[in-house]
Amino acid sequence: MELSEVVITQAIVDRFWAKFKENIEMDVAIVGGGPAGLVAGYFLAKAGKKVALFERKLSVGGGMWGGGMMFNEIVVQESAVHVLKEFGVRHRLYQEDYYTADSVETASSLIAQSTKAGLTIFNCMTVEDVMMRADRLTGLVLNWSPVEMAGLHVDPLAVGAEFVVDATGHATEVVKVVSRKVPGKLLTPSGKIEGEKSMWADKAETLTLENTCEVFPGLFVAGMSANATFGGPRMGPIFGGMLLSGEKVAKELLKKMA
Ligand code: 48H
Repeated sequence: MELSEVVITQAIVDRFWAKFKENIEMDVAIVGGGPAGLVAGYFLAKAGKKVALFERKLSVGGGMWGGGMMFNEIVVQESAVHVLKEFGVRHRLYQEDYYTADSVETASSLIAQSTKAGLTIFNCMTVEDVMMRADRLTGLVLNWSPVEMAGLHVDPLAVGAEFVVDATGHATEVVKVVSRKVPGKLLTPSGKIEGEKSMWADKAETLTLENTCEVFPGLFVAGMSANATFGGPRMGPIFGGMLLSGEKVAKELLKKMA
């Protein structure tokens, strides 16, 4: 049978439309497809929640692909090795408490396992704003990333979510929007974004986990964004904190939604 370009187009449009329509309202909307967002999405989807992840870039995986300074290996400490095992990522002991994994295998495994668990990923979409009501966030405002990049004046669309996770990494983009445009204060010591501090790996890894929490009614922070929001330091190319933060935010959300 001769392949038809028209059917190929119909198939893509029909399938994408169904996927997007299915996620116009969801339990959890995750912003950012780095390690923290992907791990969060995996555990939420595995628990049966309707969860979608919105990523600005064409490729998902965030800052993990390049390891440290493009040496494509990452370091993960003992306490987070169970997450690598959960995703089937091969890893090797380097010395006591320091494991290494190939960054490309890790990023691609997080993507593959999270989507297979039921996480829906929308790439090339930028979250430019949030939807708010008097007492909480109620969803996200989206646009195509090329629209943002070209500076076109095109109005966005909105999707509803019971909870939003800011997993946008160093940029802390959703929290920045909330701090700037939504009445009320963040649940940080100053009520504002505290700002990321310089490198201190050991402290940063502990704080990433502590800082993973609800920072505004309806909005959780995870990964590097949690540290930047609460004034924690950066940690360099050790990724245990990101993996554990994704796992923690999923657990906290599941408790809230129980
Ligand atoms: C849609 C957006 C938007 C937006 C941003 O940076 P990430 O990998 O984030 P984490 O927290 O999962 O991992 C942090 C880690 O990669 C890292 O940078 C470390 C450990 N640094 C240590 C150090 O010392 O430097 O992923 C965030 C993702 C990216 O893919 C962005 O493109 C995406 O979020 N994103 N997506 N709408 N408004 N803003």
